[in-house]
Amino acid sequence: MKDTDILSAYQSAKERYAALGVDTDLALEKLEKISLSLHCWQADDVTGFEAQGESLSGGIQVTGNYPGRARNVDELREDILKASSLIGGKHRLNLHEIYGEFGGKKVDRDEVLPEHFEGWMQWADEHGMYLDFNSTSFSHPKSGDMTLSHPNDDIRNFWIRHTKACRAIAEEMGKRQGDPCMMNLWIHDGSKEVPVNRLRYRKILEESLDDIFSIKYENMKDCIEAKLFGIGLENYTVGSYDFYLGYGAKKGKIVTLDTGHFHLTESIADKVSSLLLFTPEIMLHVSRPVRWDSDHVVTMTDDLLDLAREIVRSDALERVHIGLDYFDATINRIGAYVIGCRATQKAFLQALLEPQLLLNQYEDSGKYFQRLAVQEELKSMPWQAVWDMFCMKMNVPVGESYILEIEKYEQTVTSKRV
Ligand code: RNT
Ligand code: ZN
Repeated sequence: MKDTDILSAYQSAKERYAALGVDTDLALEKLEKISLSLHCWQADDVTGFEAQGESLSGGIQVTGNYPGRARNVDELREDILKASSLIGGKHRLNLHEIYGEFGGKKVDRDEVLPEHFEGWMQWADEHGMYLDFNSTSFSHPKSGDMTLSHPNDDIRNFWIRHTKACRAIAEEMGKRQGDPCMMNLWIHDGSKEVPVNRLRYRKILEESLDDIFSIKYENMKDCIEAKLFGIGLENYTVGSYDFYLGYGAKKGKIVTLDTGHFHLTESIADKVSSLLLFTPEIMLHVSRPVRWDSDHVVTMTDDLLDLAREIVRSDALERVHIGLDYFDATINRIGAYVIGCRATQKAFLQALLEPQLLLNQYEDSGKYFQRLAVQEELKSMPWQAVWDMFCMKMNVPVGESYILEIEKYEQTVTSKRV
């Protein structure tokens, strides 16, 4: 597309939106400020760099075997930079503990230190990227079915030490980058059949968390992520949504909403306003559940649009952190990042282009036909002309032209990884 065509399409879109009282220039400015936290694990199928490298466990699964997976830290960094170059704006990188640089040595999970992430911190600084972090309960000989809720002291204490070590790393990252590091805590603890004593494990988990969080930090923020079920752990999840919602509300922790971790007819968008009243902030793991938490690449679905609108309508962009979480190994992995990030941005752009004043006026005066009519018309408003303008301004490929870039990268880089 020619620049002049993009500009003239934008100009007429701008006028159409202005008629509804929407400032498209302002929407573009706001979109530019939305940072997504890119999950590092899409690049290598959640493998990580531990010397002992166990296979993926913890009730999560990657399907597919598309060639070109990142096999080491350099390849992973190269892929992240390639993906970022095709996504407008400044974004963050979300690391898991198993992505530390351990120098080929066995560093057990409870021995991990900030120095194992020194390379990442320097790299992120060079590229103007902020880091987020995650403890890793899965893919380890001590993972089993239970970690922080394990009744056995040795196993539980091992994972408590691990999680504490991770918080210290997140603190260091946050301090160095001058922006809080969001540290996500997700554990897979659960069981295949219903335990006779459901309460017991939840009590243990509460105690473990209290112990872990007893150390106060300034530069990191704790997020706790619930789940519906894991593969092989279908009947009981210790850290269910009720559990973490209760814990977060009572103890002022941030609840992570992974959009793939709920019953399929549940609305994640509808949770936002309640959480904002009772918990400090919200962390999102944007995913796309297909029949279960199957971690499909995020696309611009109605659910995602609804979620983005809800956040914008609640004026909560400052309080909601947007991370992505999926792992698809059936297609080009860099393409998977780019599709998911751009889809998320498109959803937020459309939310930012809503005529909030007008819609609220209609609502306040009981003009529900008018409210519905405008919402319906918005679906066919020229938001994509505004999106093209965003990409042009951000100097990233407009429209589908990023496909070619990814094909080139595949030919010259990822296809050579054999
Ligand atoms: C798993 C959770 C969790 C993981 C990552 C790898 O169901 O969604 O966030 O996907 O930590
Ligand atoms: Zn998640």
